[in-house]
Amino acid sequence: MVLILASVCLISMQSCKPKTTKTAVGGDAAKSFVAPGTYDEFYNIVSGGFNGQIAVYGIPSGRLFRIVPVFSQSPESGYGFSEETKPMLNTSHGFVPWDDQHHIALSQTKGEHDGRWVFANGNNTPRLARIDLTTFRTSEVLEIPNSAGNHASPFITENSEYIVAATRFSVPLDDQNGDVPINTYKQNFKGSISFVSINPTSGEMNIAFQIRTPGVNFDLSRAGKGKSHGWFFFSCYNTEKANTLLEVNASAKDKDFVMAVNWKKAEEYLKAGKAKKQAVKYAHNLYDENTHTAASTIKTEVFVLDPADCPDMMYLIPCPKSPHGTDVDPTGEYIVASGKLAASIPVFSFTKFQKAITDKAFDGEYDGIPVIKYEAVLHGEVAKPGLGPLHTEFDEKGNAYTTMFVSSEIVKWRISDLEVLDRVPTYYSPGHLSIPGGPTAKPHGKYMIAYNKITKDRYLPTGPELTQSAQLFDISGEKIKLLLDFPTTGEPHYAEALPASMLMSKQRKIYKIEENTHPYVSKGEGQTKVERKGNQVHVWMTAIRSHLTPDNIEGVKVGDEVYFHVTNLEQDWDVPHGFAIKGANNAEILIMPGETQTLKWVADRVGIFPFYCTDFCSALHQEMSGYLRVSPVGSNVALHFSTGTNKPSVTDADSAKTIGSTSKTK
Ligand code: RUQ
Ligand code: CUA
Repeated sequence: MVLILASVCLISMQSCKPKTTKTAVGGDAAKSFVAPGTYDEFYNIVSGGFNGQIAVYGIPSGRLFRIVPVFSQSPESGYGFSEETKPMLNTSHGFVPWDDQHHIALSQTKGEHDGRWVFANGNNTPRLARIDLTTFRTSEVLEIPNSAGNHASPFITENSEYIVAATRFSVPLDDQNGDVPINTYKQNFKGSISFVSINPTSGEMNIAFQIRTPGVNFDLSRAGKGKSHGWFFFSCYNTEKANTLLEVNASAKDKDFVMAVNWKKAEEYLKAGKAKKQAVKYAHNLYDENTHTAASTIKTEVFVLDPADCPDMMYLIPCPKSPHGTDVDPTGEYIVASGKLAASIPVFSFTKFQKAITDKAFDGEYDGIPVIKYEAVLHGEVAKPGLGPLHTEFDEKGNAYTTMFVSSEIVKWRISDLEVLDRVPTYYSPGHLSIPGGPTAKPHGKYMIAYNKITKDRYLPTGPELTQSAQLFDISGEKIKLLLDFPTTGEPHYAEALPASMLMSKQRKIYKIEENTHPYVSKGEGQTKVERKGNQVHVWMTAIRSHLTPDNIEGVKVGDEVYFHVTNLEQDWDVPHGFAIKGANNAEILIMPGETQTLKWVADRVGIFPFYCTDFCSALHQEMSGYLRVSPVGSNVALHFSTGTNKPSVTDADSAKTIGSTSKTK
């Protein structure tokens, strides 16, 4: 029965309920309990999938601390809505306020987390982002040219030399006329891998070079480490180069590939002038913490290496059946590839891979790239691991943990002899998993978190859509133990966790007002003013508990564009002020202490428009408000602003105006 069920699952690639449903209810609350007023041990940085954001949780409590907007506008913070942050979402396609965020990579030094930056991929309009871990805010967004879906990304080398971006879809390149029949895929579609360098001090990203590849689909990747440092491994599927019904046509071959790229060699070829300059168009957006403003630059060239000109730079390792995750163990010796449709998990040896290259143990070529003999690089296969292996993480004791999407479980196995040691059900269908430090050379072990795609029957139902969820396991002993279920936001894909102590002490608390060089800053209430430039009205405004200055504004006319440049004068931790005005077509803005942010608002009708602080900041937060008067086009009401003086801009016609009275102003 179980076998029949299992084969039904595999054929349909649907998820099935774990067989061991008796353990469905359980958990060890004491081990995940973090007493009120005490801290979690780990920060868990979790991708948000189709919400385009990332989220920050505490482990082991599973408490959600923050959602950080990355590729999507956030009405909560005003990210992508304020004038200052809109350029962050600029691309060569214009303003793109959403993306599909799958993987994150934490910066590393000497193979260990260093707690500086999170890098994130945008899978839809190919982009990379950098989030600063002192502010938990997005500092940079870089578009990737010659790419059509940035899935195998960001993934990082052991000293944060590079993150990568390999295209999910192969397409005609950006400088070609892409107006070709789709069924000319085989001759016209090409893949591309970008190596994006990271400035060691500022973290700034820069496309160092790209590699032109055969027209396959790239899925995931990992950098080598330790002995395999200098190499990068990418899983590819659709080596059939099918362009329709991929479900069938991209699963025809018995084996696809793991593409191994020697990036140190690529650097040499780049230096030797082997790269060709190609005209492209992509946006590079950077946020400046002194001007509190982002700038977007369109860049126009990229350096491309063609494998045909660069012998020895890349090799293909055959890998059974549509590989998904390709993960490198903490020593850097073993590369684990998970064939979604395979019945075993192949584990490759880097030492054998090197020897196979020396011995030229090749099995022909694929588009001019040598294919290594499968047996020559194979360390071994994990036999009968489960159904639908996707991703693998590692502990500090030489064990690997692989998620099984179809059979809804995580399987623990030993790398040295490939023996399966334990398996636990997950509820249900895990995608990625995360072990603190798991992708580094020094895993912390202790906990494992599974990110599940389906939660039927685990939570209170909420209509047609149910929450995605995470499950926390204790992996400190021989047997894996379930500790906690917790719902997650968006659709989590990959996540990483790092010790709380790495980040806690270096959190930025305020922005110093004296360092604020925003062109519209008011460094005190005395600097506030309102000025007109044509139909633009600029308001220099300040916020401090518990009033806005100015709080009475008159002389705005229908059709005017009003820019509220609000400076938060507070110099105290955790005292943001918000700003909103009736009828705004964007969102509120949330201004951190010492920061200036701008809300654009268009006066569309005559009347009185209240504005107010949106963040409950003091006992008199509700009093933190004001009024803006809009007069008709051509009105002679002069521009006027005040706070506390109660002196509006009065014209004679104005003075005795009372709504509803029959005007007797003789
Ligand atoms: S993945 S589908 Cu990381 Cu398994 Cu995107
Ligand atoms: Cu400021 Cu409420």
